[in-house]
Amino acid sequence: MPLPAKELWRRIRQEITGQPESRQIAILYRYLADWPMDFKGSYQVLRAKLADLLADLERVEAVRRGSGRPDPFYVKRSGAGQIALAGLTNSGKSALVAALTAAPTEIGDYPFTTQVPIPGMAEVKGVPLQLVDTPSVVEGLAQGEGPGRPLLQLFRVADGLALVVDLTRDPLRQMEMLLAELRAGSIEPYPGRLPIVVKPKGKGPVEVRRAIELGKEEGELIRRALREAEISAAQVWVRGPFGAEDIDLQLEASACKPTLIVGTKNDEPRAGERFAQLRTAHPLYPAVDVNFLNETHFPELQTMLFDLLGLMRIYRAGEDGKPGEEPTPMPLGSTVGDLARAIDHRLAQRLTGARIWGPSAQFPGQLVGPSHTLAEGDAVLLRMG
Ligand SMILES: Nc1nc2c(ncn2[C@@H]2O[C@H](COP(=O)(O)OP(=O)(O)OP(=O)(O)O)[C@@H](O)[C@H]2O)c(=O)[nH]1
Ligand SMILES: [Mg+2]
Repeated sequence: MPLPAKELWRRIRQEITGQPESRQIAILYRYLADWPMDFKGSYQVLRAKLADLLADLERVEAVRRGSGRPDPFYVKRSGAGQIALAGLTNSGKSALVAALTAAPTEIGDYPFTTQVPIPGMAEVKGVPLQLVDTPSVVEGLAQGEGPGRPLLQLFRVADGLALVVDLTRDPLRQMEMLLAELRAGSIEPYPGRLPIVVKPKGKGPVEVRRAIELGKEEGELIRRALREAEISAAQVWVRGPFGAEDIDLQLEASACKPTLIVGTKNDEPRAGERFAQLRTAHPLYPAVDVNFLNETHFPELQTMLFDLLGLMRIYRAGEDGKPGEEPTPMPLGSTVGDLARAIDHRLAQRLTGARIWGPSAQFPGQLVGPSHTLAEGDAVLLRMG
């Protein structure tokens, strides 16, 4: 009796987690070489996903070793998070990125204007976010059509996705195609912010950070899911109510990406009707309708982009508790210790605690230890020994 496909993926994941890319490639080759041709159904699906993963790892390796040509699809990360736009041609991706950032991206009324990804920085709630304008999604990306797999890889490594839907055309067909192409590329577009993030690690304990109170049941849910997946080392962030399926989804071979929908050209006739249609058909995705001409709903869009990433803003405070101007963006659920590590590793080693003014403090200037969980808007004065 062969192992169920899910079980097999667990084993493979366990072997590759925390390994350098070259080692991951070797492991995947070994598994694929042994793959019996008559494996059907879920095995075929898993095999395709492994082959995808392998192709992308090899690309990354080639670029890293410098043996490949410079990769125009490689986008250097910047800011607190990276959100890639995904949409059909002429849907208004470039217009949107141009209006939200200072990116030098071209807008055109002809198809396939954008040929390579172009990043731009948007400042949202005082935090720099990177938005990536992309070439359009076409049918058959995973098979190499149009911008092909490099575009899928760009989506796979982004922190979040914005699906751009043109409200002058059939919105449901666009959504259907975008979702199908992403899934064919082993990417699962999760509706909205991830309520829980699970990152298996090579070694170490299971560390849980939580932005909400964790009930006994939820703690047990996490323990059981990790045990069943045979994961002994992981970093877990809980940002909101979650179910077992939310954990499972992240441990599958597909990349689970927080996703929202942006309907464009809401200044055009019947756009409102089409947007309503879109919302009814996909009620779980956060969605907003905009147009770049008069920037309608841009503040809402910016807030949604920020919320998608699961970040909070922490301010460094002076002795008097007065917050500094610039927030430090931190993942929801981060502790005083995490903040110190994010600022400077040496600082973290000497950290004894902090004084807190703001939502997570019981009273202004409360003295807390390194494991204290911070909240959006906190002002923090770190204390060193
Ligand atoms: N009326 C209106 N037109 C828009 C809006 N956004 C984009 N357009 C028009 O739609 C066309 C396509 O816009 P782009 O931003 O180049 O579209 P794209 O998605 O980047 O297209 P590709 O690069 O080909 O994938 C241009 O003629 C824009 O002027 C909008 O909000 N309202
Ligand atoms: Mg474009």
